[in-house]
Amino acid sequence: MDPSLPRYRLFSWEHSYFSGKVRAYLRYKAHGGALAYEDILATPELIWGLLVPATQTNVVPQLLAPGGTWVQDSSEIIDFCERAHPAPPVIPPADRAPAQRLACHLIELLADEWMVVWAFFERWQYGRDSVQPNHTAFNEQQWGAVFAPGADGLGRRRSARMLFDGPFGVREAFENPRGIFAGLVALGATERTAPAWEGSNARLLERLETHFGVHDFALGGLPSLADFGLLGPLYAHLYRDPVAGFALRTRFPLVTEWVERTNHTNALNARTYGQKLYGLDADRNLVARPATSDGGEWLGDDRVPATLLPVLEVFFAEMWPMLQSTLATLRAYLASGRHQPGGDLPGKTFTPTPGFEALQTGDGPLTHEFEIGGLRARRMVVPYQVWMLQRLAGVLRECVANESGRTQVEALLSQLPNGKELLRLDAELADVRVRKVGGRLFA
Ligand SMILES: N[C@@H](CCC(=O)N[C@@H](CS)C(=O)NCC(=O)O)C(=O)O
Repeated sequence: MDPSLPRYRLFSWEHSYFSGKVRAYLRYKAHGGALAYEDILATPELIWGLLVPATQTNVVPQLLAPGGTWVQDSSEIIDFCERAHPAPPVIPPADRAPAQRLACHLIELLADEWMVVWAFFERWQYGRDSVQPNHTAFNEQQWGAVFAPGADGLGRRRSARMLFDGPFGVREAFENPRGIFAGLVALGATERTAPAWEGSNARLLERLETHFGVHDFALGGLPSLADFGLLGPLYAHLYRDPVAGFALRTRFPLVTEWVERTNHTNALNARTYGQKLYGLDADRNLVARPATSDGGEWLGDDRVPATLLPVLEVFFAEMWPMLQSTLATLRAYLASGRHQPGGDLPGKTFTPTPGFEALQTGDGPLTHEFEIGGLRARRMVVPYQVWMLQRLAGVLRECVANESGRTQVEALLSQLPNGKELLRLDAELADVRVRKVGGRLFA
């Protein structure tokens, strides 16, 4: 490791959704010579002794920058590092590639906050003793690795099992949802809606399989924010967890290969960034060329690959109505006088936030109806998604700042059913703003 490079510390878990996104990103930046980082297993001792005092949240990943700044949240980590170390870039520039830039952010949001539901469900549904196929033993292994890293193997598994039977509520599952299963119910993922979520996930994977049959990454021959975002659901849950991983490998082999390529490990066959593919010249000398598609570059001229459009369509067809309803529900709640102005809002993605359960469960004021695969169901409002939409609104403003940018963006959005509704994002965000400080959200 070059000692002159800025050295970051990433606190993460191998089996964590958002850690997979950030780790692959940092690996890419380190490969490009921008920075160095150490990946540190975020044990409970470190979470409660270091992370929570710094950011007021126990979630991973969190990043400690060389100057001592803590950055919590996968998107903030990427934004922070892109500002500090612009090369190699992972987000196309607003002035030259506004459509590609916007596409990256839309896919990141879809991957972070919509694909999370099915990925979360698969991990825990197949971690119930009564359900076949079953990966309970593996789940014990991967959680025990974090929660009792100093114990021997069986001790690690036992400690995870205690967690599962205790606060995670795995044994009672949907009969008496608490812990993880309360989270699934709050996200609108129940045994009734599961087939619809499964259908949505399969449709997305089919579209990605088609795309990765043509291009090695979302935008061509190099990874971008869209790839790192998609790796959230796809690495730790859908590739690494055994039941989902079997389905991914057998039904979506090209997506599987893309996971290895983007994660940049065990990727010789998958071909990855920085890799050369060799042939021979007439004298049998090795001749190198970039190993990935599209000459090892993003597509030129701000082109968004045609095969990526069906993936973006899923954002507008499924997630966008839920986001609009999130804004309306949060706006109504803030206007109701029930919320202390400037006070805390729930901050978590996977489960209701402790202290906010009465608001975020049942028919509470921070719950709303949504639709998946033709089924109506109820879910919690996740105010973090409003913060993501504010960030997206900033990106959109940069992208349409001049005439040619607006033309490019409108051309992209007009190819997507309901796509042009995004141009009203600033108006949708009126009277509903959230502020993020460390891991806490405020109205
Ligand atoms: N928006 C955050 C989400 C982080 C998150 O929810 N992390 C999960 C693991 S992937 C976690 O730590 N969950 C534990 C909890 O919510 O208590 C990000 O993008 O980093």
